[in-house]
Amino acid sequence: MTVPPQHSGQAWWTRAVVYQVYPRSFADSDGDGIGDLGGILQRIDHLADLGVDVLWLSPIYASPQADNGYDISDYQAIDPLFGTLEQLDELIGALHARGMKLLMDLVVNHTSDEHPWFAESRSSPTSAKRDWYWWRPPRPGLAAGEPGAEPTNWQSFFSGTTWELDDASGEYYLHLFDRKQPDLNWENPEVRQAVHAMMRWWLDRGVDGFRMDVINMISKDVAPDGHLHDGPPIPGTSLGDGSASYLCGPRIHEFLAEMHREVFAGRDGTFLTVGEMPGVTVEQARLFTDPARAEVDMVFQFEHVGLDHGTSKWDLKPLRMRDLKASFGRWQAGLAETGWNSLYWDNHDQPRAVSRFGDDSPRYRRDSATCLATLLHLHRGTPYVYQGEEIGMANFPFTSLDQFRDVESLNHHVQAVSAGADPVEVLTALRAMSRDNARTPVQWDASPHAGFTTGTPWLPVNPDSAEWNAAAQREDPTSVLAHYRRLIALRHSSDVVALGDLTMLLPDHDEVYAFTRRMGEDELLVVCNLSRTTYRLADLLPEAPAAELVLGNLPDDDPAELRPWEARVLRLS
Ligand code: TEU
Repeated sequence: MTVPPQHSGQAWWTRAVVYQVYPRSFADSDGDGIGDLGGILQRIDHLADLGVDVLWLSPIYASPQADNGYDISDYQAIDPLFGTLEQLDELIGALHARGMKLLMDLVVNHTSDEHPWFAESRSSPTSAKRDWYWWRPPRPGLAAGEPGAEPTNWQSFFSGTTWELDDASGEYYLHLFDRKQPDLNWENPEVRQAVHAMMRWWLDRGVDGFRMDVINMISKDVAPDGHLHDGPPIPGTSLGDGSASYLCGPRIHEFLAEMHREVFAGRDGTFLTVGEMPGVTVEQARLFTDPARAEVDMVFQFEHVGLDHGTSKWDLKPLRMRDLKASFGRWQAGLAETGWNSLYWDNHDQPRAVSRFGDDSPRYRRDSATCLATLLHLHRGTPYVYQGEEIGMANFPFTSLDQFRDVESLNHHVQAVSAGADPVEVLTALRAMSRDNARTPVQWDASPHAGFTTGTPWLPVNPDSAEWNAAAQREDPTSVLAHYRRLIALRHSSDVVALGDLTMLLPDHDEVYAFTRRMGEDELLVVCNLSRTTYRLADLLPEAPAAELVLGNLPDDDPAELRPWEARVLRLS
């Protein structure tokens, strides 16, 4: 019997850094304009050179691509767009040979509507798989298709209602995301067993774990009679917020513990599980990541990437530094004794951090990218680097609607404009917040299409690629890339960076983010200037000017001065 470690500090991933590949936009080996496994295999030394420990691969499974692969029609096949199962095996081998691990994306809150499970479920109300999904009749008193006849008032993450009417049966099916992403019914034990079997099949192939897509949504709050509950109305719409019925629902801990037992328990090897959990609180996260409970190793939480949202992600407001400190501070404290944090700025759903929280003007782009990186990587937790972040990739200068591809952006535009919003304002919000900002091709070199493809890229390459690319940074010790390399190496070599306690300083300061990390006698002071203002360091932190510099993002200069976007890691003892 394996005894679970009682403290997360013993686990291998406390020193690890994960790199996320969004395959469609990473590297294209066959000239069709879409990145693929062949492209990843060609670029694998980029990851080894960076020093990352794990590659998280966004979905490469068979898919109609309604949500770029987060709509899966066969969990055990590779989409021909991306390559073959043999290439995936080759990738596992190539990563393992370099001491890296492979984390697969696990998207099991929903399937594609083109998955054979759903086709069978839809075929008839008496189908053996009918109950694998959430089928419900129209609201009592209303006919199928009538406005308001949807079984609940929930709003979809991708705009509009969460219910799609199936004309053949006159019943609706639930989709929290796109209508092509029907939600699986985890109440049904056959669904859970099928998912567990599929996960075991991937582990048997050699993968090292899973990033679990919206995994805190798999348990829905369903009444004994099968009724689902309306949520509070969302002002300005006819819909409601159903999240109380599906975020961390009543059986979520049971389902995750069962998954762990059925899939991982007793298996030889070192694995990693990370649950993507929109809306998760720190108290819930502590339960999810308590090693003694054996659910998941860490979660992705969304609090810090919601701090610049108003009433929705499209309603922008500036990030207030004190909010960021309060949020990160609570997560650090909340998971200090039990559980573990994951740390990220960027992923395939978020606009680029250097444009969003940094300063992507030519003067400060490099400095703010490295400052933000230092801030994040010096926290306690496992850092995630999203492709292109390590070279300071920025948002795309979108100028018109036809440049967007993302289903969330396109649906939002249709819905907002039809509800009377000014199209110019909608475009402004899309430019800042669209997920397509993260999805433009990785900029490898200064050649046409940035070395991403010899064909026509599925999303345009950012026009800044001649200047901002990996080749230009590889040998440059002052580059963003070199700075990421140093941060990753520091985590690997330093106990206090990996495991030390964190104390937040200057909680109310609007521009300077500072904290200490301490482990035994070893104490680091981290100070990051997230502004264009120059500060006298001694005015803020009297002990700082005399401390030894461990790592900084600007050339050594006057130790008493904290320059715009400067970040310093100092040793106090
Ligand atoms: O995203 C979950 C999620 O709730 C959000 O991040 C969402 O993508 C959106 O940005 C809300 O505004 C996960 C995946 O990461 C995302 O790519 C998928 O589209 C989604 O689940 C559905 O599978």
